[in-house]
Amino acid sequence: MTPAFFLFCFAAVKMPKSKLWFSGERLDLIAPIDQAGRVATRFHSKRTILALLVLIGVLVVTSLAAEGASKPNFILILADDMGYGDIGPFGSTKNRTPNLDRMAQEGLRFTSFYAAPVCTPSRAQILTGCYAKRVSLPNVLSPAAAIGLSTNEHTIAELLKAQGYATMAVGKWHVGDAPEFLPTRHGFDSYFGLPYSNDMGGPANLAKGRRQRRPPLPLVQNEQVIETVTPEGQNRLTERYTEAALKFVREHKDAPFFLYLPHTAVHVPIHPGDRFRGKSPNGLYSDWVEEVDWSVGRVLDTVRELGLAERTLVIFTSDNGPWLSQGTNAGVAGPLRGGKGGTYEGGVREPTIAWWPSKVPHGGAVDAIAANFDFLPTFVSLAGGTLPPDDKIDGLDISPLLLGRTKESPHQAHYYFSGNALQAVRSGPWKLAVARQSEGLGKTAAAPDTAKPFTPTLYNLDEDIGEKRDVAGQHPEVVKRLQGLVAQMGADLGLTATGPGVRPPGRVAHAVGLWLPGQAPAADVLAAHYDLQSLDKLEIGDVLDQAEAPQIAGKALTISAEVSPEAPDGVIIAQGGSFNGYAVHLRGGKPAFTVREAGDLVSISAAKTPAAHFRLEARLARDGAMMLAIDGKTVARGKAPGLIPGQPHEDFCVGHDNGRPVGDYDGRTHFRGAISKLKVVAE
Ligand SMILES: [Ca+2]
Repeated sequence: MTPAFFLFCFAAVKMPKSKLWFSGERLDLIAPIDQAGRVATRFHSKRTILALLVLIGVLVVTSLAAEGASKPNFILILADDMGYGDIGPFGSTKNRTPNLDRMAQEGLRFTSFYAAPVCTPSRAQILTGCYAKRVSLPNVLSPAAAIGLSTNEHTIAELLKAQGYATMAVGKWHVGDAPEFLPTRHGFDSYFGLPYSNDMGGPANLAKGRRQRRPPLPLVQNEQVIETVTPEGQNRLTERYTEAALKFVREHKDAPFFLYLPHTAVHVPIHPGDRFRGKSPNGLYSDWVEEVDWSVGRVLDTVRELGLAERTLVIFTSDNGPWLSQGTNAGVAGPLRGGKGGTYEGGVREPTIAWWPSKVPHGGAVDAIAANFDFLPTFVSLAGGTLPPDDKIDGLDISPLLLGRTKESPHQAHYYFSGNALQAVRSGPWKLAVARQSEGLGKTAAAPDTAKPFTPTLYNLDEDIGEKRDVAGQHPEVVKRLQGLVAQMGADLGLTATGPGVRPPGRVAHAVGLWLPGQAPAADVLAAHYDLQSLDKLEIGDVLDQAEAPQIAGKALTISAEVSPEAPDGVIIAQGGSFNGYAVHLRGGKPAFTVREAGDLVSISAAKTPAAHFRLEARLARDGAMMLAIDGKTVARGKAPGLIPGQPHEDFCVGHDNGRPVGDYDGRTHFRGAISKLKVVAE
């Protein structure tokens, strides 16, 4: 209970005829003031004593409500795949974003605010306050994932709930779709939305040869699938999310609340609502950005209408950079290099705005390093809570930055992970890349010269925000200092493999996925999935999609098969595409093993053509060492940069390689001959 509240009650009983004025939601009492400037506090009658007794009763009853009112509300709005240059406050002249423009005028822009390069790790960071690698969610999860957000982690919702907050998640979740991974098991009172990306729905009719166990796109209420979302249905998602969010805000206007609103927009496929489709001059993507802006406006208007503006912190940000390879369905990173899926700034630096009219400075920008894992400690601090002492987190309380008390980042360094691979570090203006980086998911960069070893590359982001000029040669002392920071992180989370600071993910033995009641697949389909080592049931031409394929991200691989070729060229097995993956294939009759990591290609090949029937084994070891053996005898060795950093989005194919091929071969022509005893061990 506040002194102002005490004065209010006192004045109300002692001076019933005095006028009381309120400003917004604050108890700004204007009470009679004596000539010395003190609030009149004399009391001496029986009536006053009685009034005080009543007052004490009132205070006891209302103290809980008063304490609740002193805690700020939090609304965290997340766009999906929106680029740094996609909204007006960050320089877009293409997309009309009047509500975000106003939000920035009334709030603070964060211009060096970091997320992870893709959806799942970014959301894991927001929810746990940790680098995604620390909580073992460094890669995008597929539907029916066997891993997800561990219930051992303390989530932002759980910690705020402990502070008396009402909590709701509305929108895209994507840190696991088994029941134990859903929002309602992680501190959210309720949930409404898609459990993962809007391009991850399985088809209703299966193509021949596919063994599909991916559910059609599910819309989930708490823990139940309530609808299968059709493409037309996707058009209404932004509107429905907004309605659900506003309903929650209205229903909890008197209690402190935390609303997490991660939009499905503007991730492909692009589905603006009917009121926005075709209305912007710049196409569907722009239409959808404008609908997100509308939604932000509705949230802010509602907060104002309910008189909550003075005690509500609203944040807008995105989960990763624009998916550049999607052409006109992609956003832009403005002045930044690269996009989604990469660790250049364009992949991970997000357009971020904080709004809280009475607390956050108006109209300015802060360029200090901050990250989405800072929300957890910051919100908990602003809510008056403390962090649990048990598990280490990476986020820091950035409320001094938010409240305009400093322009200095609390972070000595920020680390850039792609999957499990630590690729770069930033400290102040300096960014050191310690591994080859991708320009983005599906982006074909200039073929790297893999024969040439990578040398650390230094950028001064203050002078070169587009990461064009390597200044490592001019600043060896900076390179050395940043290499020291990399070594520190290497000792904690590991450089490519997992270090001692990595905690296990949540796991389920039999992931089924989210289906409408009664529509889950039959047991034999599931059994085929779980018995991943019996891939030998597959035939040439068969395909497993990414959910069914061996989960290979960050794992050592052993691939084996018996082969009887009838033609000199052909793919034996391929998993992945032009970004991540591996393939075992024949080139001119000679077996070859190819690994693709973040775009880089390494291929090793036998020197001789083997016998008509042979047993082949290919291995990718933890340190990236590659080995190819024929009939038990090693015939080729090589070195990849490390383990395959992310689970490939593309299919696992036997006897061909559909879509974008992993290697430089013709993947469409089916293998001629026989392939048997196929086995992939990922560990
Ligand atoms: Ca995303």
